[in-house]
Amino acid sequence: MNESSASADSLRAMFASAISDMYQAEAPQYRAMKALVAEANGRCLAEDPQLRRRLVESGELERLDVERHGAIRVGTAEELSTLRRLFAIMGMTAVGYYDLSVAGLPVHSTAFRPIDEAAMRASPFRIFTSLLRLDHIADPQAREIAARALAQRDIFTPRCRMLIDIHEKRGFDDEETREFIIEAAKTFRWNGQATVSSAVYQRLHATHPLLADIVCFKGPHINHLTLHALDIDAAHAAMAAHGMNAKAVIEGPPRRRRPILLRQTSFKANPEPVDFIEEDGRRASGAHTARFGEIEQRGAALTAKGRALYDRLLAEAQAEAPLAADGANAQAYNAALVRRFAAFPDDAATLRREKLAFFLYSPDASARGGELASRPSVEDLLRAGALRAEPILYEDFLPVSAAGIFRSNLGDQRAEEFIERADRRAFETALGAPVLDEFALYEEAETRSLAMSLEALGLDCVARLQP
Ligand code: OOG
Ligand code: NI
Repeated sequence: MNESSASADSLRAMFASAISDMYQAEAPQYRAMKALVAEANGRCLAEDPQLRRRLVESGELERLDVERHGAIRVGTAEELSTLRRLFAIMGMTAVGYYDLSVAGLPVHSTAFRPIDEAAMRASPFRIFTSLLRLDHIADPQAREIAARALAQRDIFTPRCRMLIDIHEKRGFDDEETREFIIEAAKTFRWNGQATVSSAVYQRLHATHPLLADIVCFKGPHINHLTLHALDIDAAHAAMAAHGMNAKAVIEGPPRRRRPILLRQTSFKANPEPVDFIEEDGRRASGAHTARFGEIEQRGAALTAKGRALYDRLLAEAQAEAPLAADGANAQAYNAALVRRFAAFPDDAATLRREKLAFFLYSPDASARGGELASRPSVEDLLRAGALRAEPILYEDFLPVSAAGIFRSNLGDQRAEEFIERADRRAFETALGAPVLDEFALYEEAETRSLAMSLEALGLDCVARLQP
């Protein structure tokens, strides 16, 4: 066998590009949004030559138009664990556990994503993946119908399954690499032919719109792809100005000088034609609403302390100006958000000193050691310019934002039921592996960068004694 030279990173980049082409062909609205976002990003770059230079230097400019994530929903443990094996081939590992029962959604989720910074830079594509929790469906008959439909489908092509086995045994040759991208992408394509009758669809939809979306089709179609917006407020305004049925708000923190976590918004899904197979074998036409397009802008990864502050301020803003389901009071909501987040420090130095965000340290050996105290602390080193600290970018998701994204695209107008029933153990059992803890990943990156910097400055143990 001629072993393929394609790395996991390049497989992921090829896969992301295949998924993007497929989704643009399937969802013309998404293609239109992609063009709009590229235009809005172009305007940002033209107005801010410094930003442009930074993106050129970091190699980010070439990847600006590359999708940052997509999202899918699966129905069974077997589907989820096979996905884990499929994504592993592309260097994507399950990171984070998101309990969406807090928002009344019968799913829990993870993000399959590259772990280290270099891999993330090479190809930033992630897949937010949700697993149906049938035990959260109260109606026993709906539960049984769903379980039966799921038991009858195989979301993977036989060749895709075979290729996963082959890769686990001995890797791919070039031809298998090419084939794998095609077969893997097929798992996530849209199929307007429902596998059930219109009566079954309606029954499941009435039980929960998410249940119908997950159960009634051949596979876990991509429900959205997400692009990077350099200025998400500008891109959001451009979407609205072009009549794209944009969500009323941007989920997440308000606009700040020093961005934190993740801000995201989308255009809303439209009903699409689908065919049902009726009990008597005839076809019936209907509609299903699920697929949309999203934009995101990322900021600093917060520590557990920073995240607790974020969660509290967000909850306070929501209590002060509860966002109406149709977003009619978006202005009041945004004003409350800005008011509350005034309590969140908005400069890098305070975020670091108060341990609200994670930082990546790097040494500057050109700074003169003579000016340093004999036993310098990290603060001394930063002041002397021997050490630099940059916030680490948040690469994960936010359950409250995710719930908002889910809800505005399922035509789900019901009041939220806040019953928290996290069950990470059950999710990991279904996945067949533990999910990595995102906070631990950021903390490790911070600790490692500090240790390497101190070593490079010949100061390792000294400064560590005086953090
Ligand atoms: C996933 C929603 C979560 C995000 O950006 O927070 C998500 C879904 O609708 O299936 O993609
Ligand atoms: Ni998303």
